[in-house]
Amino acid sequence: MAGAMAVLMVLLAAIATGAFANDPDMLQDVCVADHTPGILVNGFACKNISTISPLDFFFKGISQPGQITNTILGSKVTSANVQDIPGLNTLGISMARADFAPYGLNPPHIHPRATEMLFVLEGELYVGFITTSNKLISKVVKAGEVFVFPRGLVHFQKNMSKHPAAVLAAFNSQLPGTQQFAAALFTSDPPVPNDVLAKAFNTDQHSVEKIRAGLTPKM
Ligand SMILES: *[C@@H]1O[C@H](CO)[C@@H](O)[C@H](O)[C@H]1NC(C)=O
Ligand SMILES: CC(=O)N[C@H]1CO[C@H](CO)[C@@H](O)[C@@H]1O
Repeated sequence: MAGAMAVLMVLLAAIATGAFANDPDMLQDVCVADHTPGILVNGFACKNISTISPLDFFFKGISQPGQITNTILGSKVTSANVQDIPGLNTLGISMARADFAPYGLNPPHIHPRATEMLFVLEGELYVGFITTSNKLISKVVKAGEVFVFPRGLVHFQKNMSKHPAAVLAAFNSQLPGTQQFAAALFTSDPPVPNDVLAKAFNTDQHSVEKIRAGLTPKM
């Protein structure tokens, strides 16, 4: 009985501290992000409620396909997070749209703060994530189907068909964050030293230079 009570207390404490949530829980109806620089908190400070408007909760940026300018990757991600929609502040949720050229790739990346649920709008993609025990969980998904990428795990999406593809993604964070591995390792500022990468990839520094040269910063 005492043991069960202790377990319950631990669970309650965990819930109270938000250990089961991703983003912290909200403390008021709305806290529309004030993007004015200067006030730094975990998230964004709230606008005075007398100044908020429906536009703070609206975004049309994912209504149309994003323009694919990166011709090497052939994909474009358009975010719909708290930076685009101030009304999302403290709500623990956001979306993104990704458009794929034929054979386009959204390269291996992680979202440090969110699980992702992907809905295929159009086309057919080969998608997958890799667990911390190095198992690849992958599948071909088609229009109308969904696939889940658990929080923090490396994942990717590839259109291997000659037709364009598009997806919508939902995240349980107002700002999931994205870290692409190729960009993080090879195009950081300042750069990761060549000898670190050469040893990590069991190759020579010339090969590291070659990869670096082929990647544009902020790809
Ligand atoms: C919010 O704006 C209203 C109307 O201008 C003002 O009366 C109120 O003092 C403001 N509240 C805060 C906390 O600044
Ligand atoms: C339509 C089409 O060709 N889809 C392909 C997308 O890529 C996966 C993985 O290679 C293939 O299995 C699908 O046939």
